[in-house]
Amino acid sequence: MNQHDLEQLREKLDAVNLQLLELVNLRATYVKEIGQVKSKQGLNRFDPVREREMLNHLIEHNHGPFDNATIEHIFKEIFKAGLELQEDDQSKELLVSRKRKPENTVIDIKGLKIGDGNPHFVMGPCAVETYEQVREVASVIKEKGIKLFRGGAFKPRTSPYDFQGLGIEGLKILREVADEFDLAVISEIVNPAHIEVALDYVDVIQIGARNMQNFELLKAAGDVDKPVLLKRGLSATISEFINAAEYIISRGNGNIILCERGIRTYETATRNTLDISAVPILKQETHLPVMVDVTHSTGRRDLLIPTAKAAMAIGADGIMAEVHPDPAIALSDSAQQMDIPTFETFYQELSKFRASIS
Ligand SMILES: [Mn+2]
Repeated sequence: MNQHDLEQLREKLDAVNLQLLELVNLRATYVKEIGQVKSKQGLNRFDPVREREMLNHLIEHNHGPFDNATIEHIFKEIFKAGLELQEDDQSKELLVSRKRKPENTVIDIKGLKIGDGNPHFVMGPCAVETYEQVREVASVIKEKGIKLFRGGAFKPRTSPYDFQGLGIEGLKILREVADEFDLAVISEIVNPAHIEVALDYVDVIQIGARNMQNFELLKAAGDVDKPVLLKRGLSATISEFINAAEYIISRGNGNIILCERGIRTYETATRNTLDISAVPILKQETHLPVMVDVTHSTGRRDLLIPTAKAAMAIGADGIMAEVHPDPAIALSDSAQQMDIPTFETFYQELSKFRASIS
């Protein structure tokens, strides 16, 4: 074979490559059309029986030189790419997706605009214990000009023998104190049946980490006209987190605040590992405001200031932390709640930091 023959063969190969390219893309357009028909009929996009039929059909007509296993492998990749193409389309369609709505969602909570580009604070005790305890924290929060007041009335705890919260009674205390100081109440609801009752007492419904995939609760929160703060699950991927938010918005309630609160990893130096990069990812992927809970992600009082600074620097729309008049006797999270002097320092440091980066 001389140089001329080789060049001719290469030209033929280039031509076949282009033919294959055209055919692969032609196949993709048919796959997309089939996907559209299927989604109209409510059918599953992946059909393993059909895929097996296609592979068998190919093998029947295979005359080599490739063996059947190689043909199966090559076509399996082509099928997979087609399926991924459909999945891309699906995520484009998510209501929480920025592809669907490019502009930021800004949520108005008693005049405070969450998602307006400024970091806001959500402060308050881990759990509502007594009227006096709640009132004491609320008065300090108010003094600082903070509007968002958190407190747990329903406490989903790891152990059934730990303090479970005061329930509806706790919500009543929160409302009474919040009205006195003109604050907005954020409190966790754990039972879909309590959503309606909670509307009278809370300004923001919190869905906690342990309930991030409680789909009936997500749907119930999606059915009402009240902002929802959704925390990331302990072991939830970002995609699972986004899909949990989609459950809420798909029912009509688009006022959702996402909250990164640390994920479970092998690290034991902190209670959870704060996944700080989740903040910009969530802000790129969705149009929703994103907050960071520094108390539960670290479980350490000495890390609250540095992690809150990191959250602000990376673009979080809010910082959540817990404050208790006497953390040593707190009925929950006593190791990481701030006492009032510590909170004063925390707030001062972060206000300075906020001014320095804005
Ligand atoms: Mn707590």
